[in-house]
Amino acid sequence: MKIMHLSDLHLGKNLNGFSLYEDQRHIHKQILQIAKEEAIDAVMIAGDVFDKSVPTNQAIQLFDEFLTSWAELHLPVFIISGNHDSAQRVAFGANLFKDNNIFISPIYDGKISHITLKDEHGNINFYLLPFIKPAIVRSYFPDEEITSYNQAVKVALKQISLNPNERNILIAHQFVTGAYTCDSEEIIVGGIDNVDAQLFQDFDYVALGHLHTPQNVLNEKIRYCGTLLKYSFSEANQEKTVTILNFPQKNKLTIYEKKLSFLHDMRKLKGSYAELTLKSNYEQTNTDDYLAITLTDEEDIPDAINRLRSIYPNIMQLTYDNLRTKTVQNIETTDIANLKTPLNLFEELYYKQNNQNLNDNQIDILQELIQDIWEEK
Ligand SMILES: [Mn+2]
Repeated sequence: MKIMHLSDLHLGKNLNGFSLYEDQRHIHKQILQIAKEEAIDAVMIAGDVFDKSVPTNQAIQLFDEFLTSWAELHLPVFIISGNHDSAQRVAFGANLFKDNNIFISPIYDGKISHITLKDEHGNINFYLLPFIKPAIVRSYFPDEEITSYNQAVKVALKQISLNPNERNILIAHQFVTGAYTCDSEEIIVGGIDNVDAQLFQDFDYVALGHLHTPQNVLNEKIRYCGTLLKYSFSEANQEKTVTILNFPQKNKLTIYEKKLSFLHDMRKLKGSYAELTLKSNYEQTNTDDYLAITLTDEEDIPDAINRLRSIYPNIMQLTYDNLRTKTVQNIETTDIANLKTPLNLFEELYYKQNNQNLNDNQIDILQELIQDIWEEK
C-alpha cells in the first residue's frame, strides 16, 4: 500500500496582504498528479486544513474542490484538525463524507477513532488524533493528572489497543520534541506544548502536522511532511515536498519524497536599488515571485517599494541594510545623559542614527539653535 502524507494546507492563507488562493490551487493540482503517477492508495492530511478557525469563503471553496477531486479518484482520505482549525468546522459533514471514503476525525471525545484498510498483506489501521490540549483531554479523564501536552497525548493514546501484528499509523498534530521550527508555525517556544516522541514508539509510522519544515523526529517513522508551500521567508531556501510511504507489509516501510514546484516561489533579494533595477540582473529571473527585498543603499530611496514593483510586482517586504540599520546602539540612562551638553547629546544621537559624525557646518547650525533655545532667555 502506498500512502501520501500531507499536512498544514492552511487553506485561505494571506501572506503580507497577498492571497495565496491561486498558489494553493496550483499546488493541489500537482499533488493530484503525483497521486496518479505514484499510484497512491490513500492520503493523510495531518491538520491545519484551514489557516483560520473561521475559514474564508475562498478557503471553504478550496477545501470543497480538494475533497471532490480526491473523491473522484476513489482514494481514501484521512483528515484531522490542527491548532489553526476549528475541530467542529472541519468535522462538518464527516458522517456523510464516509460514504465517499473521506474520513475526518470527529471532535475529540476521549476516544481515538480509527479506520482499517485491507490489502493482500492484511490490515492497515489509521488512528486519527485531532490536535488536543491538556484541558480537552482532562475533561474526559478527570482522575488523571494532565497538566502538559505530553501527559494529554499519553492519556489519549492509552485508550488505543494496537494489534502489533498489523500495520498501525497514527495521524497527529502536535509539537513533538526535538524538531526544528520556523516563523510561520505559531509555536510557544519553550512552552509546555512539547510532546515526547517516545510516546509514539508502538506505531509503524506517525504522520505529523504542525511544523512547516519537512523533517524526521528521532527516526524516519515519526515525521513532519511540512507544508506544500512556503509560508514565511524563513522557509525561502527550503524545498517543499510530498512525503510518500511505501508500506507493503509490516516492518517493510520505505519513505520517499517528491519535490513540488510553485506558481510563485518565495525568495530573498539583496542589493542596491541600481543593481536590482538593472535589466540584465533581473530579465532571466521570475520577477513575479514573492520577494523580500533588502536594499543596501546608504540613502533611503523615495517610494522605493512602488518603483521596484514596476519590475517585481509581488514584493512582500522591503527593508534596508546599511550603516544606519546595521548598528544597534544602546541609549544611555538619564543620569549619564545629564552630565553632557545638548551639543554632545545631539552629536551622539546623530552618530547612532547615521553612523557618521556631524560635519562642521551642521555643528555651526546646531550651536546657533542651542543658543536660541537654552542660552538667550
Ligand atoms: Mn500549521
